[in-house]
Amino acid sequence: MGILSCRKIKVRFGRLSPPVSPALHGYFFSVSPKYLAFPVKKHIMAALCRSAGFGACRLHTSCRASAKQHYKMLVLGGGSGGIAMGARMKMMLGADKVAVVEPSEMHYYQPLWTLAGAGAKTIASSGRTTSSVMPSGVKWVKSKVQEINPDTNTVRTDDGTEISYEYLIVALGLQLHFEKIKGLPEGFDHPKIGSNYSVETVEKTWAALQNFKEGNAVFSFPNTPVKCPGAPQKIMYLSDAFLRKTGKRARANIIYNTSLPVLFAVKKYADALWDVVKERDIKVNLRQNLIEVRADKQEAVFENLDKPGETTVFQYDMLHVTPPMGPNSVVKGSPLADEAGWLDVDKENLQHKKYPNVFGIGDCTNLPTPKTAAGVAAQSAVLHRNIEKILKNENPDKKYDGYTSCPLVTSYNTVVLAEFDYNLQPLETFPINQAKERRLMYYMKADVMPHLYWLGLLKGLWGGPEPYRKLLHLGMK
Ligand code: FAD
Ligand code: UQ1
Repeated sequence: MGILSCRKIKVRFGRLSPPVSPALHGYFFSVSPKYLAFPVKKHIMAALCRSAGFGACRLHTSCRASAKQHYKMLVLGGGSGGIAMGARMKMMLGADKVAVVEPSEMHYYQPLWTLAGAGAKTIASSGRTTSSVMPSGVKWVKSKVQEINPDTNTVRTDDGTEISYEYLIVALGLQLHFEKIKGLPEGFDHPKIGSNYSVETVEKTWAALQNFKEGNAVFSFPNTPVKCPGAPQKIMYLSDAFLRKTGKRARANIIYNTSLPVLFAVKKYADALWDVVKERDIKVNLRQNLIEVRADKQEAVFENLDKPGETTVFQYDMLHVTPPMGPNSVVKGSPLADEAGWLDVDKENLQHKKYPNVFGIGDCTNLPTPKTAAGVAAQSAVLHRNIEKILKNENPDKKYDGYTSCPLVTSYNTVVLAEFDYNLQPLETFPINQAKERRLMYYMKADVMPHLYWLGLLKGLWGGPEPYRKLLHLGMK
């Protein structure tokens, strides 16, 4: 243990075994008020942290918390659900009780990628640094979780650190599997192909759309659960609108090949979308699953899921791929997984079915509702309330109804705002028919939702529209 003296500021440092965080290179670092001869401004301390190489460190949280390997509340994953729950748990428990394990330097608002792929927003505007969205008072453990051991209440990170917890919230998202399609991901090195599902390939969608000359524009939907199941067709409607705007639509066949037996799971919105595809002369082929991309020849191979072995080759001038998706591999490899590998939680209270001190939120779970950020918002409010109860030794009483939402962008200025529950019944916020294409809803998707996300959901202040729905429907059936 040594004391580093910097004029009047003395900083203690020492070596911990095992190291607590890769950001600290094996050292813990603490500034005790007793060593401060005068009140030090936060920015001076932050500069000190930085000069010591602790770039991501925010003084009042990360530095001090880094020495700890135990948290009352440990959150795995710093995406939509992880940051929202980090903020809510900090509100509930106070500073230094909560940590979020997240390896990525950047946090993305993924719903904007639909618009970025069609040139209506930039990819840069969808991202902020993880350090800027990490709630203050919450420790950011900048590592990858490698193993979850709920029998010992510990997780292990990729640098070998073991972190123990009292309560665990799993928010690890899902995994994309481009590699399950023959010819991908290397096919993305060729032009004419893109995907709004990954930050690296969104701009390729926009390039393919701009470079479209004539022929088939093909859009796929895989044979797995996906996040935001509306997104694979949103980019198709935007592409249709772009080709009309640029006078190329007459030379284009727009083709939507989906593995599903329906265009959308909720009949009310499916009916509206069938009207849109008919009106725009879009060809929809159901039960068609993309299995191979021959990017050098601009060919996409689809299998007919109802006739095993039957395949069709589509020549394309633009191809948008929605990749197969699956459970997070760390969840899948842990005792927390169900048979398919998803986090096995109670669909009403979001508590793990076997480990009562473990909870789940978002895309990593087996909640039987489409995986969306809107769903995450509603789940965050339920989880907040239920964890509060459990900490008081009371029964978790708030029930998640499966609320999820999908703003189905049908052009550069219209949206059908689908909102529904576990029973696939519409659960609409506004007392108007949301199955109608509306400009107001486009404005909400493009300009209001991002603020609601960054300033509401991620700050733990937005738990979905339920209270507003009730208010707006007052006096109505
Ligand atoms: P994520 O936000 O994906 O976060 C998971 C986090 O876990 C990530 O930060 C990841 O780095 C981290 N992680 C993974 N593995 C590890 C590990 N081993 N250790 C530590 N951390 C790890 N939703 C809507 O509501 N409306 C929309 O219009 C909409 N449109 C979309 C359009 C597109 C193109 C896409 C891709 C998504 C869209 N979504 C939409 C879905 C929405 O973005 C997700 O459902 C939401 O982000 C899920 O939040 P999550 O926290 O579960 O997962
Ligand atoms: C929502 O709450 C949400 O999470 C922040 C989204 O994700 C971006 C959405 O797309 C939607 C539609 C909602 C629901 C909000 C309202 C006001 C209907």
